[in-house]
Amino acid sequence: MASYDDNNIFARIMRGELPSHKVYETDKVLAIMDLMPQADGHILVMPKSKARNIFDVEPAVLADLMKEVQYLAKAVKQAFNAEGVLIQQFNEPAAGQTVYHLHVHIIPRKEGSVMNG
Ligand code: DGP
Repeated sequence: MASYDDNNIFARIMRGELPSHKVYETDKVLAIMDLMPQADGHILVMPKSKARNIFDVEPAVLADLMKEVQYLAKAVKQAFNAEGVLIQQFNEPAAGQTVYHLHVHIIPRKEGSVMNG
């Protein structure tokens, strides 16, 4: 597995070098709107500490991240009047990861609605 790249897009967003639409932030995590949303309200949640993906993240960091994912899934469900919420997370190119800083997708869903892209 490749090592962590300090110049990945999300690292640059967190350093303030690239713009983003932030929706939630603590000392440990950041949540932003996805640039290519699969549905209205699609957000990405990431730890502020360096981790490429599930394979190198510290378990304690992952635990903090997933607590926030749960909190934000409820908030997104309510804010977008969704019936359900899809949680997605990709690890390594073979599994579809394209940005190499660990992140979790939260995507509001409605019965019968079509995903973008
Ligand atoms: P994946 O690594 O497969 O989870 O895909 C990365 C996701 O990040 C994809 O849904 C598009 C999104 N994305 C890519 N570049 C940017 C960016 O510069 N800003 C934001 N907000 N999202 C991005």
